[in-house]
Amino acid sequence: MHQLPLPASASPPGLSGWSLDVLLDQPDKARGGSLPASSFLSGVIEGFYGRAWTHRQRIEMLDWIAQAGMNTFVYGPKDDIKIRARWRETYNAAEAAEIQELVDAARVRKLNFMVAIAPCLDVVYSDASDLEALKRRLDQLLELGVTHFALLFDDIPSTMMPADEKVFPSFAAAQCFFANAALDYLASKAPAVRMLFCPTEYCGAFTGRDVAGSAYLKTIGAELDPAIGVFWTGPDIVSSSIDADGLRELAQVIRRKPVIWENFYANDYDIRRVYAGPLGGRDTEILGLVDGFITNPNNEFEANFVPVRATGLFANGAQGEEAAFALALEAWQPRFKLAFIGETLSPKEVRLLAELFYQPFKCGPEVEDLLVTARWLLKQDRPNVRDPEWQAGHDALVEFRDRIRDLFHRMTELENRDLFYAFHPYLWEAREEVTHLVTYLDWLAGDPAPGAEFPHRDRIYNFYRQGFTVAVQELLPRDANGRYRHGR
Ligand code: GDL
Repeated sequence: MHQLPLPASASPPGLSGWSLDVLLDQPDKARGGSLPASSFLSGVIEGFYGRAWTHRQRIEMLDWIAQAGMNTFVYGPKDDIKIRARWRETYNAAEAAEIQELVDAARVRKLNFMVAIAPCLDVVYSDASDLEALKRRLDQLLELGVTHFALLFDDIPSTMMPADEKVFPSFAAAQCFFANAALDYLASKAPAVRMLFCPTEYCGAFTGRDVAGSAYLKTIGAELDPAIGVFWTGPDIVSSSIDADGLRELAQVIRRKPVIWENFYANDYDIRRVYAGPLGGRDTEILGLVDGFITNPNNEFEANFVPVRATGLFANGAQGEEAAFALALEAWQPRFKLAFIGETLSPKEVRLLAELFYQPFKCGPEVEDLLVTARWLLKQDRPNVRDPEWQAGHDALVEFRDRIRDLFHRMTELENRDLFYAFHPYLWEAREEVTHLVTYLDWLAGDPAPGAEFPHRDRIYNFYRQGFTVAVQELLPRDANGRYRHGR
């Protein structure tokens, strides 16, 4: 095992300007009495598919991470060509200059700056020239001052190239050999380095829901250098909850505490989603069972303010989803300044936005209530418009529609255009759909003849979400929960 002294930068840089203390219930206990443990990594991984953030946004993300009391940024966008597809290529001068700036900016903020390399698509583990290519990449990054590295082997089939099959007993053994060689090399060159490894089986679902029985993870546990941290996303890629028992079981198999790669706020897998709500389904009890908690959030940079704050609060042991949400919203509001007018959106407006685009498994509480009302209203075959309950429900929906419409208008005038564009397509759809819903209810209230066609003129039928993808989705026998069953 390598004794790798860690850089002094690993502890949270302090939580200025907002009251973490109020939420921290016995913070020292949150991680088994050692908060902040100097080796505990907390922060953000730019680890999604699709358009990567800009250099300017990455620098700002470093501020957000520091202000949220976290200590790490992982640079690893999947579609940065030199991270994955062309991992053997070194950075050119302009790219290297940007990395250098990020290294410096992270150092000033006392953050760890970690760079990912994902050789998994086409590496031949037994080919010495591939190991040399990796070393060239590591050399360049070391020269730029990078001390934290991640090797990613996610989202690939668990099969080996024929050349590797002759040399390694298993796919996992091949990856361990490669990662251990990389760590040996780094340790021979630099006094203080840290390395994380993303396994191919990085969640319970990928082990066939049998973590303890996974031959792949057992090999990782036995053969991966104990100094290398292992990423884990929980029971699923996007886990509705991550519980302590599951983490204990995993730690036994991989023989170390995992580092959570948190996909709660990731939205690269569905173009209709964006998340700005609190973190849910995780109890601070799990912090003592992991070596880090790193969130891979929305592609839209500006949508990530609340996710980063909420993650920071959680990673520092703060209890209470709603309390963390309220704090994060308060800190977010100043970003909603209107151009020319100078005022900002009201706290109520900012909360409405975040409640509409809340969490992967539910909307915000007020929005969920409105959905219950809407379902009830739609269930009435022949609505009794004189019934006070019907009227109250209808009025609530009308008011809700108006608030969403007004929010949309006000957002068009935001000084921060990226913030507006981050939410624009989502808010547009929300406004269209809720407007349509109210118009439809009003039509029902007029007691149309059975079978009559809704004569709404403003909306073009099948206006959006058409084309190949929708056609394919419609072919599949999907139920209301999105599960598939035998078609017949
Ligand atoms: C994944 C990818 C990640 C992606 C996320 C959400 C991991 C380890 N890898 O499978 O890059 O953003 O799901 O789609 O999570």
